[in-house]
Amino acid sequence: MINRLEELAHKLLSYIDSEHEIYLYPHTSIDGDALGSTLAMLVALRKAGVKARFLYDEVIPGKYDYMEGLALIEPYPDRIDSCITRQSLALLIDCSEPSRTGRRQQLLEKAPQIAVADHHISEGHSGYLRFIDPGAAAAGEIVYDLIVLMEKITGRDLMDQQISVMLMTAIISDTGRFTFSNTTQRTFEIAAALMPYGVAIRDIVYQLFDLSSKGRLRLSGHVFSTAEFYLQGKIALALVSQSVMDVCEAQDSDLDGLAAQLRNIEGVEVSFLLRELNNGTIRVNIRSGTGFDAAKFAKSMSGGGHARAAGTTLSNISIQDAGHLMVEKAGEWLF
Ligand SMILES: [Mn+2]
Repeated sequence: MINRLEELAHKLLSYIDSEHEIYLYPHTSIDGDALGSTLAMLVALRKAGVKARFLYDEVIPGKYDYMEGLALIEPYPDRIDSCITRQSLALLIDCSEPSRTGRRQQLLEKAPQIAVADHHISEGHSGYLRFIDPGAAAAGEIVYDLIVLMEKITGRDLMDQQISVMLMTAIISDTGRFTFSNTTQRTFEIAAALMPYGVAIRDIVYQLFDLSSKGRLRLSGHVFSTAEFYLQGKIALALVSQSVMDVCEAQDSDLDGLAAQLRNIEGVEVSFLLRELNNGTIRVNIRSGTGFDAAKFAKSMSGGGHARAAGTTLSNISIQDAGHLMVEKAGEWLF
């Protein structure tokens, strides 16, 4: 009996020494898992003798610069005619919806066949060769298994130091350095198998999690010193106006994680981090504990997300009024 993953591995390897090309598609707003998994797949396929390509059309955040192989990523071209002709298979990695690929969707949907290697639960499209394992902590775990299968099928060594760093990046990113509830025994087994190739865990974690900036430090100082608490400390609220962003010389990415830190304060059930955007709208980041469904709350305000992390956007309202509105609405939900 051949399973789905083996079927996918055989499919990918059927292009060895062929003129046909496989195009890899991670999701937009690329993260460590999507980037690490896709690069690892790209390098392993090329080592196996398959023509694989990774076209991308957004700036890759600088914190990933330590990964060798970034130079293999090609800019998504304005004219895609020649790519359409050469693309025999499209492989979605860390996503399964064509709409998650942004502008690249145009090229993706021209592929004669579409395959998926993902760990998010989804509805699915008929005709796709899909391998989806929601039990995998990262797409990187699936790509690891694929590469091991490809080694078995071809009888060649494909795994190396470079690929191990990419896969470890994927796993460390999506498990919050092995601390999120998605971390399993299998996660550690794969991480253990990657270590002998020479993976500097400390360097990866430093780049992904610890490396900070003056802007982020100043912004954290502002958020933590001005946060307000309501309903006996069950609701935390922080407002970040554009002028604060300017004074702190902070970037949007400097806000990452601050809402979660507010939520982690003892007694807080839901935290709101409001950011005033240049176009006059207010972006609301919501983080919650188990007693508050942030996804449902956000949905009631035309937003969306997960149960513990969600968000929405408000327009035609001042940041102060938006803050009051959140506190009032959340108060109704908590009682
Ligand atoms: Mn992922």
